[in-house]
Amino acid sequence: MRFAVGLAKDNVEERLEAHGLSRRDFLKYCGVVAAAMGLGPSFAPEIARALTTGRRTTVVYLHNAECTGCTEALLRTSDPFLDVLLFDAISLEYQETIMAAAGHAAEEVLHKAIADPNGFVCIVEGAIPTAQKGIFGKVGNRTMLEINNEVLNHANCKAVISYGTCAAFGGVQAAKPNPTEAKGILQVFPKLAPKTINIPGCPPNPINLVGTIVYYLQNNGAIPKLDDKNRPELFYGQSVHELCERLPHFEAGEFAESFNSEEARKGWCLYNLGCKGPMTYNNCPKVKFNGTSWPVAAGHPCIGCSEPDFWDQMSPFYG
Ligand code: FSX
Ligand code: SF4
Ligand code: F3S
Repeated sequence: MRFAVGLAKDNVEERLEAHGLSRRDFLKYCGVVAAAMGLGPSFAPEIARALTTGRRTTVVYLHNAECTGCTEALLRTSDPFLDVLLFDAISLEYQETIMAAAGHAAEEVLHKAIADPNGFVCIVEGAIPTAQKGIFGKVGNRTMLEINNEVLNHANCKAVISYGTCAAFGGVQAAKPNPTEAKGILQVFPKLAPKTINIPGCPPNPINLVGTIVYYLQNNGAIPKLDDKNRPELFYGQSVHELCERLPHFEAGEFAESFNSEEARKGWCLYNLGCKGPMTYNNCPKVKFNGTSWPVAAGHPCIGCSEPDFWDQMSPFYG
């Protein structure tokens, strides 16, 4: 895989073709994004336009304390060439996991990107350790606290996308007893709220990230309508329970009492086994991971991974 840094061609379609992605495949993918955004298939060409026209927005992607599952979810997606598409529709200048540059050269890339007079969008993954002035998390000998403060509060930073529950709410890093005092982006920098979009999930579904970027590109840098936890209503407006294919069993009072039971195999509701779907807002049943499955479909209760403090608040995970 390669990514967009230094690509000469400006025509995204040509670049996609160079990766063996036909317009037909591309439109099919745009249809998936449209569906996640609650739009019909007829909106696919509009999504395609948002991703293929205009100047590529400069994006920097920061890593804090986390497991890198968010990046993995993005890169391992089976949707046709999502990684290539995403990196070609935007200009991803800095991403520590996949960039070739290291050391001072990498820092130079970051500083050049944030100096872009047209502004940049910052995608952040992971929580920020704040105890003892942030010494528990460092990159390039600077604390994550310092780096995030510089990048996110920069005048050129147009929007912050907190990708994953750790960046959005602290996640597993912030679970009790939280010795590093890890916190989500908005807990550390509450003033960023007007320009911050939370895309939680551990890991989050990459389609929700792509859909958010599409919305941003389509609406000249406007951010989608958010709920009281800064999550786009487009993707987090309904509970997992409301969208769950096992809901008719819940309503009929048909509950599996053990994982190794005929009822569990028949697809009965997992509420008595600990399912937190009724308290969790996310579109997993609708969008699925890689378009194929999601926890409850695989026979596992939802553990509430897109909610604040899920590790402490939603446990025990099994009923
Ligand atoms: Fe991991 Fe991302 Fe969970 Fe967190 O994910 S999948 S621990 S949300 O920051 O890498
Ligand atoms: Fe709700 Fe979970 Fe039962 Fe699905 S399995 S209907 S999300 S309680
Ligand atoms: Fe997470 Fe529940 Fe979806 S555990 S992946 S929000 S089904």
